[in-house]
Amino acid sequence: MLLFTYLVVILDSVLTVADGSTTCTNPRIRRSWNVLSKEEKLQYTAAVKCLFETRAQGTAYFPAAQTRFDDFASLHINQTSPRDAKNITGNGGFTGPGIHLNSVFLPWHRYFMWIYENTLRDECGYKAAHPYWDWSVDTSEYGSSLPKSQLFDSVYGFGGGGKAKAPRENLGSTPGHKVSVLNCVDDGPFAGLNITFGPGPNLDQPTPRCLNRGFNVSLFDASAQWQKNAVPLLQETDYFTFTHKMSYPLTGAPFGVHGAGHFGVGGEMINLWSSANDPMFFMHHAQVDHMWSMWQGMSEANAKAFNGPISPNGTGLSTLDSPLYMTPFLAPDLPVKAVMDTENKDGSGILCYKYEDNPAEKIPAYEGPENARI
Ligand SMILES: [Cu+2]
Repeated sequence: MLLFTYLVVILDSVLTVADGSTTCTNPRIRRSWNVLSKEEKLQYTAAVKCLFETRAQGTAYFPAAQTRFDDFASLHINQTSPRDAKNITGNGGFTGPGIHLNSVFLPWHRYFMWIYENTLRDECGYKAAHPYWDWSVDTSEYGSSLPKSQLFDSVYGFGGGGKAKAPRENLGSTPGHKVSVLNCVDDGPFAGLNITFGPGPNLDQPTPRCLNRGFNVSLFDASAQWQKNAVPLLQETDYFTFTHKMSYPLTGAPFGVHGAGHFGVGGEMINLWSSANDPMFFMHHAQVDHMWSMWQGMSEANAKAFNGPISPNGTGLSTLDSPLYMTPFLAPDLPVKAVMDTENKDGSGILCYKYEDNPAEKIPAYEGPENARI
């Protein structure tokens, strides 16, 4: 059964070898948005727009879904609040322990990104690997700030933070972190597009509304710097502590780097459930995955490390066989071990990509006692 599910997800750069396992011969190279050419940037946003213009495939599970993009947003919402939804038939109605603040946070989002990247390529003509958002260069550390980011360019980016509408609370946002700004994105390739699900856990009713953001520049600046925020994180030696500190504040910072991207962009992005309604979600999570990949690359132990509670409440023991739940119309459920190595070097996994560190932006050397690489 496992073999079958692996074969289903084999894609162009993954070859089947004689024993039925797969090997990665030509990994896709995920690059920083800032080093893409204008043409490459337009190709990416056009492919994402294509997902908004293509019909949903998951209506048997989430009848309110309108677009192919909604298929991803709905899956993220449902896996954030696992429930025996009446329309969920996969997994016998059981949808798992959640995907945030627990051990599977990183592998689940890694697999989710892989499916999204494949869908852009297979259904929307995108040719390259998924880009990532190197947030650190959009901070004062590099003499910049969030609104100056290349990501928010109105032509060669994702549009900006929108113009202020009547402030209101983003209902259903992450508990304890409500913000009062919610602006419609009014420039760039996604201006005028509707999102469907949310806010928050809502999956039952379509709630068409604008894609919305609400920049929080100072919070972002204090939480997304390389030396101050990313480097200490990469020094962690325990997998779950590393995972946890991505979302929780480090000493002296409002948020971990994962929180920085979500709360910096604001609007839909601060929503634990419906953040995947903003295409920026995938740019941010590519960099979150990049951080995990960097951390894995620092030692053999890190490469194989996986531990922590299966439940966000701190209970349950997770293993490399713990399942990553998707829904059947998007991709098969797979065990954590299938996505531990982005280059699938031992042939037991499914992935085939790696990250190019941003050559245009010097990563400051870390003068610590260990881990000279960073
Ligand atoms: Cu998430």
